[in-house]
Amino acid sequence: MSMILTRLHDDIGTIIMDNPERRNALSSKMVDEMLHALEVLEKGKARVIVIRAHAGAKVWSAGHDVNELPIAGRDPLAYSDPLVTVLRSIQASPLPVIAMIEGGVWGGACDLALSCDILIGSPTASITMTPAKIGVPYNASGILHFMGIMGVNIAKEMFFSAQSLTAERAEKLGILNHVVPADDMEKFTYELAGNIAKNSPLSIKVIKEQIRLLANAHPLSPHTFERVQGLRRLVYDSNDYAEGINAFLGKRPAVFQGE
Ligand code: YZS
Repeated sequence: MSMILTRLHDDIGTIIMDNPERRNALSSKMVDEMLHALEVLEKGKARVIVIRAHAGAKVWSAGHDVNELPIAGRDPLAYSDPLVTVLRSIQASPLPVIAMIEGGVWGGACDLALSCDILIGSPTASITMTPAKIGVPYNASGILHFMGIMGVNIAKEMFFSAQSLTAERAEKLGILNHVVPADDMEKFTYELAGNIAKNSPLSIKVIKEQIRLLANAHPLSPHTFERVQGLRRLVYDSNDYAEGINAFLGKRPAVFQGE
């Protein structure tokens, strides 16, 4: 059964996450289907892509499929992880990608939404960063991505507290481009997409790539890189990492010991 539906209408491609039973958790199967949908739309007539959940979703996406998080001792968000792969594909897509968000965005799905170029939320949209809740160290590219978009203080608050950011606050912070009443969101999103589709695709592609390259221009010494990797290994080798995942799967609050 497909977890991703793909549409193309008036040069606008739509990728719909359609696995409500699992709250659109980004399993490797869903990510593979999303990557395929991106490729088909990029090779076809699409000039813009909208990524959304099914209409009326309470949860846009519950983030990384926790069942697929590796056991302790292995990097939970390695370069080749399906979630990390789709983030890179969206960021590197030559097409502008709009995230149309209804409902909660959790964990790695926040990075998915923020990897899109424009974020439009309904008042029910919320953003919750969960690594500290499950004992995950997150990864350098993701943390840098959050710092660049929301600034260090807000990124720290989101990562440390794992509290939800409301649509209203996310718009004030410039994380959401627009907050639009749910009934108007579809019309608003596709009108914006239509306006973008009328502009030069080559110019947009080149400007998007320039912004990505300039935003990612952070020289990292080998020492700094190795220090970051060592810090992350401290976490994913820890008992807390295993406890976080087991607590989620066991539907009980995690009890972290800090080791
Ligand atoms: O019990 P069943 O079998 O019906 O399955 C339940 C949930 O276990 C499942 N589900 C998930 N399965 C795998 N991975 C997930 N992320 C995930 N989320 C949900 O879907 C079925 C329905 O879930 P319920 O909890 O009953 O639904 P509901 O009461 O509506 O609550 C929805 C939320 C999204 C609030 C709830 O499911 C939830 O808190 N999910 C976990 C959100 C989360 O912590 N995601 C972060 C995953 N980690 C990452 O993305 C990164 C690794 S990190 O942590 O670093 O950011």
